[in-house]
Amino acid sequence: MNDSLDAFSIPGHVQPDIGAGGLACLHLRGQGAKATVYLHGAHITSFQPEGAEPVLWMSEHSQFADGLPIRGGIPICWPWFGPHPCDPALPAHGIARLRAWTPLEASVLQDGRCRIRLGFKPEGDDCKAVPHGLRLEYTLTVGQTLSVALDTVNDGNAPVAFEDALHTYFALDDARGAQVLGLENASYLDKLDGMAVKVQDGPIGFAGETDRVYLHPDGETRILDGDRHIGIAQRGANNTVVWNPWTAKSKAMPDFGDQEWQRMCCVEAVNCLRERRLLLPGNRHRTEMSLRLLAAK
Ligand code: TA6
Repeated sequence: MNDSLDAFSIPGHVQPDIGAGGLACLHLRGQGAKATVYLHGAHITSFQPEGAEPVLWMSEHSQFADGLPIRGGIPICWPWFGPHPCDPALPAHGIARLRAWTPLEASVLQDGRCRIRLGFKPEGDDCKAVPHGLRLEYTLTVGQTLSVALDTVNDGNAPVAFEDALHTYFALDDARGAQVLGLENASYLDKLDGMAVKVQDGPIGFAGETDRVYLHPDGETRILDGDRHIGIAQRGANNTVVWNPWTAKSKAMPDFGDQEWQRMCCVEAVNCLRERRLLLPGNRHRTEMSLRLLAAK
């Protein structure tokens, strides 16, 4: 283990390790739950309350390598969401999930929750794709609730527009029987129907590929998956994205098993498209998501 990461070790709460693909990670334990975060992409790959199934889904085919995204958990999309608006050669969902982040702080709160802060500042060629002066700080707090807060900081001298997403993959028994509640009557863009504007009629169920950008500033959603309920709260996000790739798209992704769509859905806290954020010099914007198991098997 490299010395720099060992400096963040806290017995019983923060355990540095070398994980998949030889990438450095931290195993965290706080207030009756555990989690793992990789420095690569500041990517949380697991969150599991004691005595319960994992809340986050991970593909068995995920790659773990510099320059490639990890498939599952909580990818951070920044400073653009989806394809780059101008340059198709740039990676989908931005660069933050492709790079190693710097651990900044590890602590245990008085209530026993474990907190880690990491930072990311674009370097080299990445500076050509990221507006000058933008950097990230990420705070994750592990307890019965997993809370993640992504801060975009504008150290530059000009206003900057950016998109971001906490692109969270949730583990399901069976997507075909799951529902997402809390977006009833919200308008959304249907990415599978030419971005047509539609209104959500009742709970969201999955009966095919689903890819929707809901206009849903701050608020709560719930995933019902059999007798398991997951509560999700978001703040600082104008949109909620709901995604399931279903069969054809799953087959088309090399890091996604052909049948794995049955065991997951994404509910994402996002600022994108016309709801992207504008950040004045010297300011910061926080996009937050917290998730909690409300009822376990
Ligand atoms: O959030 C949904 C989405 O934008 C889908 O359109 C799909 O592209 C998904 O993200 C995964 O993107 P990725 O680049 O991680 O394969």
